[in-house]
Amino acid sequence: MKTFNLCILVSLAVAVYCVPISHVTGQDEDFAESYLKKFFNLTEEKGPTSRRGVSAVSSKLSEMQRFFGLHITGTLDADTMTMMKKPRCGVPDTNIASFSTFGKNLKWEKNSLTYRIVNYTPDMSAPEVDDSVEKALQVWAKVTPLRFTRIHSGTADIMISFGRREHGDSYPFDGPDGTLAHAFAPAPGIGGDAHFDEDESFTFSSNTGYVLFLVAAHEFGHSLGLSHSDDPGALMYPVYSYNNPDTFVLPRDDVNGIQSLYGPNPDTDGDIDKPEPPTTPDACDSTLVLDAVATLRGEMLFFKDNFGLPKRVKKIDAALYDVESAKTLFFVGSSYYSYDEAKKTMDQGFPKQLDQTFSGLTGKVTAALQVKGFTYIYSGSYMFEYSLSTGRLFRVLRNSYFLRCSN
Ligand SMILES: [Ca+2]
Ligand SMILES: [Ca+2]
Ligand SMILES: [Zn+2]
Ligand SMILES: [Zn+2]
Repeated sequence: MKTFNLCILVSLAVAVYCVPISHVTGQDEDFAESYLKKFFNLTEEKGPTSRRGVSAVSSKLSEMQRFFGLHITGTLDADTMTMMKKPRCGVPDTNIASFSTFGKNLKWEKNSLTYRIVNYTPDMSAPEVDDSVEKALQVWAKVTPLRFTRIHSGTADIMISFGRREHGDSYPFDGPDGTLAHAFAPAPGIGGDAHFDEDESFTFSSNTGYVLFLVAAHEFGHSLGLSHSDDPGALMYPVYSYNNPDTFVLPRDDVNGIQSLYGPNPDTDGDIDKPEPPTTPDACDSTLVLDAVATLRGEMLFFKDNFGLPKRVKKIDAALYDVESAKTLFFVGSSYYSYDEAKKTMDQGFPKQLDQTFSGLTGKVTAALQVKGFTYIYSGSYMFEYSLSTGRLFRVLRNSYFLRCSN
């Protein structure tokens, strides 16, 4: 049994967080072993007396840690355990590249595919399920020559169903959370089919519960021949994260993946009006790290001179200079203040609640920065990506992504 004490120095003088992380128990070891068997092809060793060597588990742990950008220790540490407990897709993580496919031969040899919704979840209305599925298929149709036609009886290429536990293939679901869904690579029969775990609570667009559109769009990536990507901003990343379905644009990594199999959409190729697919910022981009430090330095200066923040504000959690509006935002607990750099005064009407401006953001902010016009706000174990001018939430990424280069 080991105890881990993870201390993250968030900024120069603002705050030091020490989070004691619980012990790794025997139960955790069993959980980890079944996780590695399911997703990283850890095999049971044959023979009556032999036990699987420690080295086999350790090398699979290293493989898993590399895939998720964790610190590679080959041991079951707290970060690794936390990652294993996140809700995710049931398809194994067999690659360690950015986008990847099941192989050039595992693709549909036709561009016109059929789909059928075999049954419905009681979590949502039938029109909501229909709409989520239709929109999830269109995510892929928009960037390829693939076209989808719905049928209501008989066998479609992509059969879509909800089921719990043992549901007719040899991959039983696992109850609430854990595995959310799985899908099969292109092939006749069960190939292309997508199954959703009925023990989850699926939603149309809310960030409580799992957005069916997002889960389905990911699964259809498998149905069309993509396997998992290690790009944490990619739709084909194996771990679920919330994205606003209304503003969702298929990330660049996934576009590259699917187009490597099917080519671009002949109808919109060369169309300059289409939105540019988002690219995950490079975690090791040094300007990004410098920006964060510059922001924090600014905050310290501000704090020393105490420009008109209420006396009860003892500590600022994070600060952000917004280039476009020339305002500096100060995050304090669940609210924020705005300072006009040109007028050198605090703006009226503040503090405002965080989620008045930053939808979905309710917890304390630990850091904030801007990269290429996007605003990134860190809170808890997530990083929220916004457009500050429109107030739109684009993506929620795991913030551990940006810690990759720091260790
Ligand atoms: Ca099929
Ligand atoms: Ca589940
Ligand atoms: Zn998947
Ligand atoms: Zn299944």
